[in-house]
Amino acid sequence: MPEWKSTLCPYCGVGCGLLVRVERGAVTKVKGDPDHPANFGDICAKAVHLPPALRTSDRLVAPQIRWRRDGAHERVPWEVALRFTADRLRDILTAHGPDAIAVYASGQLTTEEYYVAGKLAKGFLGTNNFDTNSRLCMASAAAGYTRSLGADGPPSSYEDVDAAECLFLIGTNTADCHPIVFKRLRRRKLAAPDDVFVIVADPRWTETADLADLHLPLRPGSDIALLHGMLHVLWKDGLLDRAFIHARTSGWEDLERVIERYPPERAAELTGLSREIIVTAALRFGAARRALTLWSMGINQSHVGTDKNAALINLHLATGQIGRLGTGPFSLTGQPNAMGGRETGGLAHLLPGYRTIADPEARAVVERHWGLAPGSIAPRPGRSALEIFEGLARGDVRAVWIVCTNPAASMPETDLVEKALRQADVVIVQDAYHPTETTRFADVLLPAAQWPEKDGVMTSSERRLTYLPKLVDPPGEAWPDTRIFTRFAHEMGWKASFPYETTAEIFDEFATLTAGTPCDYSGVTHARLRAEGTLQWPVPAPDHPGTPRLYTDRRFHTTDARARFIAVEHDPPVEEPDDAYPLMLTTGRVRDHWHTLTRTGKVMPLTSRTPEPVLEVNTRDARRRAIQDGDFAEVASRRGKVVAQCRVTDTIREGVCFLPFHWGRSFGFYKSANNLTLSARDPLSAQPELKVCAVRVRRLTEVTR
Ligand SMILES: Nc1nc2c(c(=O)[nH]1)N[C@H]1C(S)=C(S)[C@@H](COP(=O)(O)OP(=O)(O)OC[C@H]3O[C@@H](n4cnc5c(=O)[nH]c(N)nc54)[C@H](O)[C@@H]3O)O[C@H]1N2
Ligand SMILES: Nc1nc2c(c(=O)[nH]1)N[C@H]1C(S)=C(S)[C@@H](COP(=O)(O)OP(=O)(O)OC[C@H]3O[C@@H](n4cnc5c(=O)[nH]c(N)nc54)[C@H](O)[C@@H]3O)O[C@H]1N2
Ligand code: SF4
Ligand SMILES: [Mo]
Repeated sequence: MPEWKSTLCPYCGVGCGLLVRVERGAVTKVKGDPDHPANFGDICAKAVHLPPALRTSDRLVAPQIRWRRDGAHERVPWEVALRFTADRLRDILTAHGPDAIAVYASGQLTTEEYYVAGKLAKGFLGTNNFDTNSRLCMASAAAGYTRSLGADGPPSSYEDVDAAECLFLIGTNTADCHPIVFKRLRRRKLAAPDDVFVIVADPRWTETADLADLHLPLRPGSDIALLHGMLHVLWKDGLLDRAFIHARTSGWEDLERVIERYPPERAAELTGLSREIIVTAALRFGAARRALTLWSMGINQSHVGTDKNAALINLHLATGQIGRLGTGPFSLTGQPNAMGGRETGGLAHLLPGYRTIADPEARAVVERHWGLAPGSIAPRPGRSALEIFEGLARGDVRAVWIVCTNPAASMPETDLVEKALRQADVVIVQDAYHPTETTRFADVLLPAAQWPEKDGVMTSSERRLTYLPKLVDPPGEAWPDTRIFTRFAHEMGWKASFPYETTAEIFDEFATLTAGTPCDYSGVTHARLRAEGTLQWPVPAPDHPGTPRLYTDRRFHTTDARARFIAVEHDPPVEEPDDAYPLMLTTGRVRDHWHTLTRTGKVMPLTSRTPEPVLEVNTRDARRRAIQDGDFAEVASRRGKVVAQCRVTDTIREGVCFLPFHWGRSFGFYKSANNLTLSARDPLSAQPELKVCAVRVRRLTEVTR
């Protein structure tokens, strides 16, 4: 009898529990786990269709080396691949120093993988150039929480959805991207249609907007103006929580002076919305006893992403909508373990346990934990994702080790990324599949085991830790990522510091290091998660039951325990439309695909529903260009071109068009949205502005019909 084993979904940050059927060593069926508190048995299409994505003919099953740049990849034994990697990195260390090496990893790694990789880079290779694709994803939310509340970490839980009276969804297409959270939102709305008010702020009328009582089709990039406009209305109407502001926050006076300058008329001008709709949104938010805001990339992927997060948190602080059931500024995590990445210090300025590299005391604690001499961890933060690739292109960085991410498809400005990879002295790529847009550039290919061929822990959006058991063997000679890092460390002569035989040992080493930090889960072990099920951090002791909600005592992680208002200003997108490039392009996701298609792109039911990238164009913009629904168009930005079929529609704001980014150049050079995007970024979070660039669109054929 085949057994159903419980685990976590490897796709999005909702973190649904799955039941997986294994037959003859392979995953044959996947369904929702009724006992998992994130989804109670629900499941979305991507997860249902996992089985055919796992064992495809393009799985990377053996290490390979390309001895010469113009040569082919050749299969080699693991020992050779690891020795080659170690030799090359040692040469670069000697010749150019540790800052010439960079590791670029991913929010899809397990917590243990993240932790070992970070320890290897920051502690032992001596480079803080360890960054991840979370830089393209959650960096602004992490920076935003830290600046306003004193520490990263979403304060809310999914159960807050069931209690909220106002649900404010801004810059999130929850229906397509966090489908099981969306189901919960829908259930809440349908159960109490008169008591629950749903606001959706998105330049597009998405599936998510279908649920909205109020849809705010704002101009891309204008969220701060909208949020300030709403706060202005509440301020004028005396709907603020003055007691909370007085007792639990700082910085209100400075913010007040800014808010004063954002009456709804001005907000309307900046956002392209009507004054009335902004006032209505404000009053609905302000009247709710419990208001919950959910957001993701429409907020984060901006050159003012951290400020957008601040404006949003300001609104919650000013109305006291935090630290209670049904409330909170709740950022939805994209990847399944982007949260775990933040906890383990998986960004170039962080150390494990929400510590920062700039903090000498934090460095000392971590050095002791890793058995390193004082001063071993370099005091300067390393390069962020884009800076790694810019460094490679310029020759300041010589080697890059890319793990579980596909930057040649997912980074802005693909030309720049490809140039960087060609320019590098050595490119190591550790992936489950080959070829991908990135593995093509590898000098060394390291075959990784993927879900569920290895075990580990991941943290979801609501700070919930789930243990993922190993359910099947990896194909060929693929190894779990932890094993690859550990064996590489041995090759470098650091065996005593990387003695791990099991992932449970790695987890314990990391969990101990979180003691006393905001993300303290020193009370968690693999054994406990296996026996008791999932836990929400903080979990500071072995008998601690976990924490559904942060800040219930209204004490924040700042030095004076007060949350901070941040007086931010609206700032238009870096590249505004002009005569040459008159439209705004925004990019994002579709329901049926996951990122760069290495898995969903191989599943017939998904690809047949969504075979190609489609450009959404507003009816009026299309008419001006004689474009009809179904026509092919050329989309050009200052950086490149795309050709796509058009969907002419009123569901997108006039002046804006949308293109999904899933298709990299290997599907056709002119299909890749990141031919067009720009690498301008937020000065605080270093997150790129993937949501706005200027483009021109013209019909491909010149014949008029
Ligand atoms: N099906 C599917 N689900 C996924 C993923 C996937 O690849 N496929 N990826 C996962 C990951 S890693 C992530 S990060 C999340 C992302 O989840 P989302 O953030 O929901 O997805 P996106 O499509 O990137 O962008 C969301 C919306 O932002 C809107 N938007 C664009 N510009 C602006 C703006 O300036 N302001 C506002 N308010 N809105 C704007 C877009 O129109 C879009 O509808 O999804 C996760 N879930
Ligand atoms: N234009 C535009 N670009 C974007 C975005 C956007 O909205 N617009 N969104 C950005 C965001 S939010 C994100 S998160 C990124 C995502 O971008 P990427 O991280 O580049 O996308 P994935 O396709 O998920 O890449 C994961 C890679 O890891 C491999 N893999 C899977 N499992 C394992 C494993 O267990 N171990 C190893 N070693 N490898 C494995 C997969 O085969 C795949 O090659 O894209 C960003 N890029
Ligand atoms: S909503 Fe996300 S976590 Fe849940 S089944 Fe779908 S992809 Fe997996
Ligand atoms: Mo993401």
